Amino acid sequence: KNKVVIITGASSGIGKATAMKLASEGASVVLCARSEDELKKLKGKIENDGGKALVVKTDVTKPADFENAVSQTLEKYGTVDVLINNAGLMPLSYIEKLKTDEWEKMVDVNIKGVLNGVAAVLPTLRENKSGHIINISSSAAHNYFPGGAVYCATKIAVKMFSEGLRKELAPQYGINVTSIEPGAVDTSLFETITDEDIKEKLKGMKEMTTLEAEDIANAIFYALIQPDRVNINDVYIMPTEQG
Ligand code: NJP
Repeated sequence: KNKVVIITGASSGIGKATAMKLASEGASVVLCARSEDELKKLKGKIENDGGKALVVKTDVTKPADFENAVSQTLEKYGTVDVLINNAGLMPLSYIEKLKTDEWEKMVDVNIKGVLNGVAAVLPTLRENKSGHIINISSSAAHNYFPGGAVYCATKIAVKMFSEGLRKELAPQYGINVTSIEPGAVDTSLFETITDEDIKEKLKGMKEMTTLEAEDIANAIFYALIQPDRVNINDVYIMPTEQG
């Protein structure tokens, strides 16, 4: 309740569902992504339901955008309590195709985006001697899947960075850290795939009942509502049918 929460990738999928869930529970949510129109629509929806939201157009690959998001948050709400590093891309392909531009994008958004977020909020959380950083990793940090070598590598980086953050920040500053590791979730993430072979391979998955973005929002909420003494390190959550 009454927490100030910055959420990246809030324009769709898991980020959007999380913003709606946390706003409905009384948090002030700061909606960050590149698609400003989508964020404005979401802000309208949240406010119609009696919630509080701020839109800050943010490209997570740009440290200056993140710094701007934090300073606008401080101006409007006076503090930052929670950062949810959720923005991500998954343009899967086999390594031998050498889609190096897509590899670079995944590293920039999925890894550097998380680091930029932490760098921007840490001075405030450290001063407060409290806070919570939630990073959206993936079941891809546990299992390789076809065409996923680079994506899996970015997500295991996020999981391990979360562990390092927790070890360094939790005891010293009271800042909790959680890595969320979902299996397949029904969002537009799969639309970032350009590779025809992979698209063909994934057709079978369409028959499977996946997780909903709201399921992940609930997992995030669970991690956030624990007493300060409790750190939920990882939430590894799979669709029943994924195996
Ligand atoms: O995907 P989608 P999800 N700067 O495509 C934003 C992980 N995950 O909700 O900038 C700022 O609906 C983009 O916004 P925009 C996944 O790896 C998912 O599924 O406006 N934002 C959009 O809001 C990712 O880390 C599954 O285009 C940037 C958002 O990212 C997280 O869940 C399974 C950006 C993507 O929303 C959310 O993805 C799993 C940038 N440069 C982990 N680039 C799954 N869906 O199955 C992109 O294990 N965004």
